[in-house]
Amino acid sequence: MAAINSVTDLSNEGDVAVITLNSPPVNALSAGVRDGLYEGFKAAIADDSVKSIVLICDGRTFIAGADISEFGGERKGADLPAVQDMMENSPKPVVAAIHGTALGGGLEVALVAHYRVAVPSAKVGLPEVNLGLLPGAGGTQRLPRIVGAAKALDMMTSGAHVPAKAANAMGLVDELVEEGKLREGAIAFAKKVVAENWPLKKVRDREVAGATPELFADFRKANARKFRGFLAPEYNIRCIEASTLPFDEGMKVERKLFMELMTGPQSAAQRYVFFAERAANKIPDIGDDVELLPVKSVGVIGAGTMGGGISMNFLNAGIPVKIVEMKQDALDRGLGVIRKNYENTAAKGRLTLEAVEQRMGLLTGSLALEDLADCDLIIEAVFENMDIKKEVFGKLDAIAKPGAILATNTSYLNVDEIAASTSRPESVIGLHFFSPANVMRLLEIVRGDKTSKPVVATSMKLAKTIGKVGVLVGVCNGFVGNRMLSSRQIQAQALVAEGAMPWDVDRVLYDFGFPMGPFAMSDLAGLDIGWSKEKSSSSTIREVLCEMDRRGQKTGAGYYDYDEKRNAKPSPVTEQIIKDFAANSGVNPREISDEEILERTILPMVNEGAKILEEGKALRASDVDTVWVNGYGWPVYRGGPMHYGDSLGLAKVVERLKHYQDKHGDFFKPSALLEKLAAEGKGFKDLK
Ligand code: T1G
Repeated sequence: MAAINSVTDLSNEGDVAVITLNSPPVNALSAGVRDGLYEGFKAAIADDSVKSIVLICDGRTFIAGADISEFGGERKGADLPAVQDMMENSPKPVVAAIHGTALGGGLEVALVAHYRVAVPSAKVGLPEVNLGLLPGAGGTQRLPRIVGAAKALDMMTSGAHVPAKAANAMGLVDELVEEGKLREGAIAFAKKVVAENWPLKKVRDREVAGATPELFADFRKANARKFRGFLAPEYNIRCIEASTLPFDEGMKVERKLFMELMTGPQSAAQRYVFFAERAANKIPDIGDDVELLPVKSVGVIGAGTMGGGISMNFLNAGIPVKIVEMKQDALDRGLGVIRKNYENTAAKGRLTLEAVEQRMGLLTGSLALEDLADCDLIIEAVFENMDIKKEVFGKLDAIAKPGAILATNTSYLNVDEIAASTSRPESVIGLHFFSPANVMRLLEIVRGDKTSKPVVATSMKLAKTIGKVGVLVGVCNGFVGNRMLSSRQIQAQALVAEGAMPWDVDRVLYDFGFPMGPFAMSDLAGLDIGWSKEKSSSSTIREVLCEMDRRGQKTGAGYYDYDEKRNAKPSPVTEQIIKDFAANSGVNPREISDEEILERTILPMVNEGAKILEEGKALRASDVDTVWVNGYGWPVYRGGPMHYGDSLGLAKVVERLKHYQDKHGDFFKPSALLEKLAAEGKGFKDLK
């Protein structure tokens, strides 16, 4: 065994040279790894005793891609294309041995090997699109040559990780080898290739199947809404179209489009979000040595929409759930909804019927809180009322076993106050799921004053276990997400009161990249949440709409009018209500520009985010962005509110806030932190 460098070893097993990478955490193609590959292949090819070469990785995975942390920095180390050329032109068969996730540049390295073997648990993919990029090391030209244009379109624009068995069926992997015996299997395969004199096939020499103009036209049309606002999907499609050209010409297209994306703001934002989501796991005062508590059984109180969705997260992770309701019919309904959700997923082919039964087998229902006595974690998802929550936690305090984690799913109530209704505030935490709870990736983890470190650490780890992006937030009204949302809502309402129409505000925010605007969102959720007929006094546009039974999509009308397919269109009824309100309040409606709508809805969010940081209710600006990208549909290619503020320049943000403060009062008063950073010519990214 010869060490080529600190991350690369070269050993000979008989006449098979084995190049082993070991560069934690994911064997990313750092400068050292590229150097090691270059020197390793050079030595193996030059060694006459070597008849074939295996490339394999130690640790958790085969190469998981280029080293994203190197992007934008100074270019160092061997050029990846040079490494790939050496592999592809090797006179000796090169076999890539894949385990874990061969992704991006990792798969692109494997694609220049003559053969690929993998263990069944391995997955392969080209997920660059999720970073606002495209495969920049020949993947856009080689993948279609193996799997055809249609499958390449799906893989590259979704970034999907394809399991080894499917990859084998697609010809991406030549052979599956026994789980846990990758090294032996790959060496045996390499010997077989030599013994049977298999050809040194190069992917670049193959033709692309199915690359018809209709395929691309249909694909673009079918995905227009999903790709709206993004550059990378379209650029990936263009590269696949170019794969019908001679290989080297297609590579020129790939290079040109890759560099355009790499140097553009969208990829910078999406790479920022990639690291932001991972940084959120790091809690400064909680090290890896903090004891994690067991979570082998979960109790959920409330089988409504939230309770059911929350339960599904744990069932999906194989954790048994006991769900408690007050009445049998509510319990039965809740359990039925969970089953129905799984059956719908199975009907779409995304879950087997066996898996449905397996999940449902982990679910039990009960009418007695006492049945949660042995649960490691109990999450209440009852009505959003402090008295009710206090009552529930008082009961749980008497029922739950010592050491159980008691979590509230409240979306804004004071977790410390809830904790004070128990004798174990150190065990109380907020786990704020977002509806639909089994779909939305964000989990706001609300740390109370007395919440213990093991409970915080366990909750952060649990987020990852159930496939959520956990962000630790502090106790304040609305925590991080809803607190900033209310800033946006206040301005959306104010703009309508001054002359904008709801559909103007929605259009501006939709065009900014949100999936829908605040008024369309209200119609979807229902205008009557928290509204009561008895107390309604026609004091707001929303109240008047509810009083007219225009409660949103569910009644066929709200701010918008809806046809039978729930297609929305601006409503003259709503327009008249708004005009009457303006007349009654003596306001002269005025034309309001799109720019003003955007600034008045977005900049107060940036300002509120700065206040949250000042108050220590979020650990870092990128946590605030992680909340908004994963919980509220902030377009990932704009990085999040704080990243967006930085992209405008905080001096500009402060100047515009002051402009609106002069016109509309102290709601727009810039926070001290914002003023400070702006005065220092800094951004949120400079905060440590
Ligand atoms: N570069 C640098 N660091 C990376 C990395 C990468 N590609 N992938 C992961 N990490 C770090 C991550 O920041 C974290 O660090 C640790 O590894 C564990 O990650 C030329 C241009 C591989 C499926 O997009 O999808 O190749 O927080 O927490 O949940 O065409 O990481 O511990 O300090 O996510 O088990 C293409 C990105 C790059 C794959 C593992 N490749 N990575 O998931 O662990 S662009 C990707 C992932 C490219 C070429 C183009 C996941 C994972 P820390 P983790 P995980």
